Amino acid sequence: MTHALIVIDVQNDFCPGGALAVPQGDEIVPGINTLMKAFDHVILTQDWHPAGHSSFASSHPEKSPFDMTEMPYGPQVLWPDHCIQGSHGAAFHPDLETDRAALIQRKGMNPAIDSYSAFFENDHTTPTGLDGALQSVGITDLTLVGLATDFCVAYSALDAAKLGFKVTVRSDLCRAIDLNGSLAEARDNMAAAGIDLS
Ligand code: VGL
Ligand code: ZN
Repeated sequence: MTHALIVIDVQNDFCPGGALAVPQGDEIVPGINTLMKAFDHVILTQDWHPAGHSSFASSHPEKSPFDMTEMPYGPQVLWPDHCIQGSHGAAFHPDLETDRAALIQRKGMNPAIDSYSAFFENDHTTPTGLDGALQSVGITDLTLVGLATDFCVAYSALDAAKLGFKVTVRSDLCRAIDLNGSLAEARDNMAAAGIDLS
């Protein structure tokens, strides 16, 4: 058993003051830094969109942030502009310990497809390459922490479970957006997939 820690999207735009702030998103940083010390293998993910990304409400006339739209791959929430490549908002929270990370997995770079999961874009078929990177070093178990519980953490956890990893989500080291019941739905889906929500 080789166990890796994946720290999802602990970036300025998802913390208070950011473009898509998750309430209390910054509270989890000290606990994540402590938890990292217990893992030999640490991976960070970074939401990393080109300007004008199709998941931004600003790219759709007549739409507002948090409206829904229909993409070729299914329904999609439209977000405020966030995590634009190279911006301050896309940078990791300044207190997040990044030195021990073996790999930074960026996602959301394809202008036409959003990517909540660290493993697949939102079409559920285009891989990011993270699965292969983990398998090739013998990782079998994953612990996930970060932002946001009900979007990028949940999508990553569900894909990881589908790919055959044994998955734990440390809910105390995650914070949620909670849009129209999305947190309860995400927790139900993760529990049903056999994910340990400790
Ligand atoms: C996320 C919405 C849009 C996340 C990323 O990290 O949970 N949510 N992009
Ligand atoms: Zn995003």
